[in-house]
Amino acid sequence: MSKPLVGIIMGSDSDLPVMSAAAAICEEFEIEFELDIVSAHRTPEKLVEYSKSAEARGLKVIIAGAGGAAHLPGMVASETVLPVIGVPVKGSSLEGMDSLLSIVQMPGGVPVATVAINGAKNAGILAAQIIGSSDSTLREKIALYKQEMKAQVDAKSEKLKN
Ligand code: RP5
Repeated sequence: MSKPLVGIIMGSDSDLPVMSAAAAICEEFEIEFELDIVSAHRTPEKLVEYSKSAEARGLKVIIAGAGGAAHLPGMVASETVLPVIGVPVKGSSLEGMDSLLSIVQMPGGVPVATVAINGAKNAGILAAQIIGSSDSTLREKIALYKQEMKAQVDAKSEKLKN
């Protein structure tokens, strides 16, 4: 097995049902990935160590998901030059708006590419596209994925008409 290119981290194992969609996309595109729990509040030293070592360990993109006071993606972005994709995870209250606003409103100079609430699937696709920018084989797979998506919509459209 080669080294992981995508790091998928989350604030708690309770985020896994949402974040597993990002892992599924990596599997679909045959991109090596790693999964871990890294909490901004419960394991702050691990957060710093993970972020600082990510580039040297060969990661190209980090997908970070958290709910509530979701400081994980922003704090990771502050400690690495790798692109960070933030996934706001919907918790038991506030419909995930708390997570979204915690992740999206980053100060200038420290971007986090924020996807929709529970949007881990798109986080996976965006990570694939970032890695694909320097990998033509992967770009072809993404193009095929988009063609298949279009074909599915076309088929549904035809079915409605008939
Ligand atoms: C956040 O707090 C986690 O990302 C999770 O979404 C939320 C609740 O965590 P648990 O209490 O379920 O561990 O840090």
